[in-house]
Amino acid sequence: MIRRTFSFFTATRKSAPLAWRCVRMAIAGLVIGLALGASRAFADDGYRLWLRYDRIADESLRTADAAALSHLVLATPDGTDSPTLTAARNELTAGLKGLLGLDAKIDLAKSTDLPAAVGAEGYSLHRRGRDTVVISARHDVGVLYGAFALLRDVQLQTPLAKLDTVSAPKISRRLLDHWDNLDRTIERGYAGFSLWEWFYLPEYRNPRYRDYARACASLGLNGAVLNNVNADSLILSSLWLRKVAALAEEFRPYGIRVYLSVRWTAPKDLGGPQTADPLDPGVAAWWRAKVDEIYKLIPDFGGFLVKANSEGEPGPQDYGRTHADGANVLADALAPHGGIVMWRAFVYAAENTTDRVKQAYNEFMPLDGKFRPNVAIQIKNGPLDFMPREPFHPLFGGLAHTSAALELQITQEYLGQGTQLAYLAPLWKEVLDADTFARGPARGELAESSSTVGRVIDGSIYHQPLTVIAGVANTGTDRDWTGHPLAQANWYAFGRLAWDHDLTAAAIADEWTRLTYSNDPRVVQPVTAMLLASRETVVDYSMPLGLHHLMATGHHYGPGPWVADLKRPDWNPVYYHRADENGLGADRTVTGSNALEQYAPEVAKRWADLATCPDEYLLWFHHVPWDYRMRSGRTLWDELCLHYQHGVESVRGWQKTWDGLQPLIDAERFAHVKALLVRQESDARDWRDACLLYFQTFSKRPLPAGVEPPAHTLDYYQAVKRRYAPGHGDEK
Ligand code: GCW
Repeated sequence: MIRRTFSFFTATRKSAPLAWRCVRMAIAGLVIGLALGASRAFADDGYRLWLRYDRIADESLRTADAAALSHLVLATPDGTDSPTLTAARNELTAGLKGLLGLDAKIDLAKSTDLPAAVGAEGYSLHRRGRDTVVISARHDVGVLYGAFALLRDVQLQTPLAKLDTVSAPKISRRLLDHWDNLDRTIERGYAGFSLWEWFYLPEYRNPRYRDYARACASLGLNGAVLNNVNADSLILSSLWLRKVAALAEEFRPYGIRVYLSVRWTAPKDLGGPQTADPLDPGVAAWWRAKVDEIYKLIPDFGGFLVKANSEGEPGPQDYGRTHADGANVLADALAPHGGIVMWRAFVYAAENTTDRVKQAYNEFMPLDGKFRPNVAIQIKNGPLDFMPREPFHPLFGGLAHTSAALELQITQEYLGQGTQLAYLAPLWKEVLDADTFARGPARGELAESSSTVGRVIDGSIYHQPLTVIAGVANTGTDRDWTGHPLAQANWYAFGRLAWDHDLTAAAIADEWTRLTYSNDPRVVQPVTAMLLASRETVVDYSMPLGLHHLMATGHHYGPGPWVADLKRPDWNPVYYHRADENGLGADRTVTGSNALEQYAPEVAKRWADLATCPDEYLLWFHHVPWDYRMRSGRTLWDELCLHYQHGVESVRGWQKTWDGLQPLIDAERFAHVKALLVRQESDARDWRDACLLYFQTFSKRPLPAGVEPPAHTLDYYQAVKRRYAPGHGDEK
């Protein structure tokens, strides 16, 4: 057939009449056009994320699904329509048309007998008869989540025969935190500029706002903090609040509420009282009036996120008050409207000489129980700062009378930024599944290992009323949203874990790969293997065995373990790795800073003892001699070198794997990832060579067999300047 078509269009005989030749040329043009169109359709710029809805190739599956889904019932207690149900209907219509070529009949109905497990935001999906699926929920947004879940099942080619699901989120506030500045740069953003076009708001609303909200809703996310925690008071001015309200309106049908980061001195900055003392009645009144103004514009406004007395930001301590005084004045203003405060625990003070990783715990534990019920203390996963690996933060399990919210970083500040593959679900799961040995009221009934961070933050241990999980977003104006095509997996994984932290990293990687690339096992198997290995690989070639904070200054891209000249001691990598002629690592046992005392005795005991401390945390907690015998039988020095080498080799392995995928992946994303892997391999070598050359000046030992000699001298790596790296102002 193909050959015949070909010969038909190529055999243009000179003798043919002109009109006939013209007809043939026109048809040829059409066919070439169609062919190009087809190849364009095959190309994929990543914009559609995991919501691609391409036609399922397997005809029998398509037919079976179409038969089961020809009638859909969207059921809520009152059965009436709403913008959210319209969004659900539109999604189902587009999705089923795309996937199955089906024009489903969609009706609204009243829900009856909803199982209790559906909760406020969950959904139930079940079949009724042969051709009907009912999606029911307590609120319209639950139906929307159910619609996305159903479409996910269809995309994943899950047989619908026994469809009968009830699902509800374990955590009630599931947020993306955008570190977006009002000039549209993004602090630690590697995917272009901010999606929010502040200057053009509120009049012009980029259609992308809805696409953003839709993508978030497809994962069950329900909130967005729009601006950087290093906040500009301008966001609270009346003009800017109207812009915020416009975004809130765009997001509302998708169940995304807006929240704002506030600068502590906003009352002063915006012409109110000339103090920001939280105990000043004028300040409290200013906040109440401001909050009332916000709720007039945005009735479902979520609340405030605050970074105070941290890294130079102002805060209540500037007035001799505590974090609780600060949080509570905001909480009192928000409470009548149902708003909340997320008060960040990421604090450390220049004049404080205590080990930086101990400072947040020292500050917040004495305040436990002093916060209003609508305040959550938002805590980074580890006690330092989103390193490739950290032990969990001791405030999890520590705070017993205060809501503890988990803050994760989706954007890859310390894990390769926009150029490297690092699938973060394994990192997040490591934290969520870590046992804090917390002794909550329910502890008596709990089995060991059930006081995990996940269960602390979802309220199972201490039964706190407010539960929150937040991820620092990796989105931006890049066409594919996240810069690195594979970084979409991190947005996806964060959303899925925010809904259910019991999901596994592997299951999420499998889902994402199939939704975003293909259900073909020849794609799924290698891509998920790369994803799942990637975080550990980045750890290996950058900061293995519990090393941390070795990065270059400012932009934080690439190695800088030698940095020792920054004005605060705890900004310098040498403060953390403590390399000397005897060995390497920070002593946080009783002979050192004793950061271990902040953990439950069961945890502290395990990590304090070299014999039981896992290799992963070794140099986080211990200063270890270069010749110390590791579990592998190798010396610390040899083991360290081999981790760095192994990291480089893993990336090379992915390059081969990825090359093998060329016939199975669209050209655009294939080429993009291929190029980024070239960069990652080179970056991995730089990390290895720079760190090993530097540590070798202390260890004075040769590189073991199997470790490649460095390409340059230490001087060379120390002189490298990375100018205009994204996500941070330039360093000269
Ligand atoms: O990780 C550090 C970042 C800062 C960030 C800070 C924080 C928003 O380097 O850019 O500031 O953490 O979390 O407040």
